[in-house]
Amino acid sequence: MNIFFYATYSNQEEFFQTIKKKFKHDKIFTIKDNVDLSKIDIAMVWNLPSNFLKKMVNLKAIFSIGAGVDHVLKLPNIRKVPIIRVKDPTMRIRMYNHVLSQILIFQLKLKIYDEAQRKKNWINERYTPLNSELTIGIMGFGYIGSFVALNIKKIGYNVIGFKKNVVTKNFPLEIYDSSSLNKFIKKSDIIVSILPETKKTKNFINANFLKKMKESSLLINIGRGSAVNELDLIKHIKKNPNFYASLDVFNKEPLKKNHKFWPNKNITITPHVAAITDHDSSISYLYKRFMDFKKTGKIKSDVDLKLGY
Ligand code: OXD
Repeated sequence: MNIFFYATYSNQEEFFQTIKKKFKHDKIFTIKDNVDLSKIDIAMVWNLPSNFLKKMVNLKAIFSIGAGVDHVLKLPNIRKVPIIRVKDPTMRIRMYNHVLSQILIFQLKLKIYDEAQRKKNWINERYTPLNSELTIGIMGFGYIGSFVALNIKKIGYNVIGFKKNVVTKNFPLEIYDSSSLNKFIKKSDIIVSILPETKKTKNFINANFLKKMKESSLLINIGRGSAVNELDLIKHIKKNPNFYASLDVFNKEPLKKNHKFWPNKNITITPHVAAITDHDSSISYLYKRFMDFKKTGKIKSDVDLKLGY
């Protein structure tokens, strides 16, 4: 098959070499090849520019080189071809590690001691809750969210979940839906957003949402930046000195130098690195899906175009 590879990763050459090695029985093209795009069967992409898809008239599937597919769904001329996303076990382990690290920093008040250290202040000890005294609310129950939730529960935290419409059946956690969102927010000591980017999740975490959160609380966002109204968040933090945010994703990335988040001591910024896309394991996953397709001629989309994720 003819595969078109395009990615904006800083280590895209590594991805390209891994793809070439794995898909050695197929032809891999890049933008440099000036290939006739009507001959392309598979687009393997991250942030494909908008004018390419239109010309791929014989495309059979789009493989997203990452967990999110919003970069694909944004493209004009999105064909009704199956969209495959990376479901890489190493990615969800990394996400779990990241979330746990941010919970612990908040729980153990490490930001307060860090700030004191910078001022050479030997401050008094403070009460730190045990895992069993904290309720972690997780929003977004896909491949990553469900893994994070279950593993956080395993180490003694109370964990509850929020899913907009469908209440997941037989899931070993209390799950709230849109009709019980207020309860979910009020019960949570820490809220973790792993929401995808869709029309419905845009600005979901806004002033109204934030004011229902506990005064001393932490918001972790590792889903998509568009779920948070950034202006509302900064205003909320200014009014609530014990409210913290740990943000890995933003409305616009990279975050502009003059963004108000940078200097705020209650905000932790990580540059969309909560889980790196490991080129070896993610390409191995896509290769497996590709080989199944080659064998059976069938491939099931991971994306519901109506839901938008
Ligand atoms: C993502 C990713 O979807 O990094 O954000 O894979």
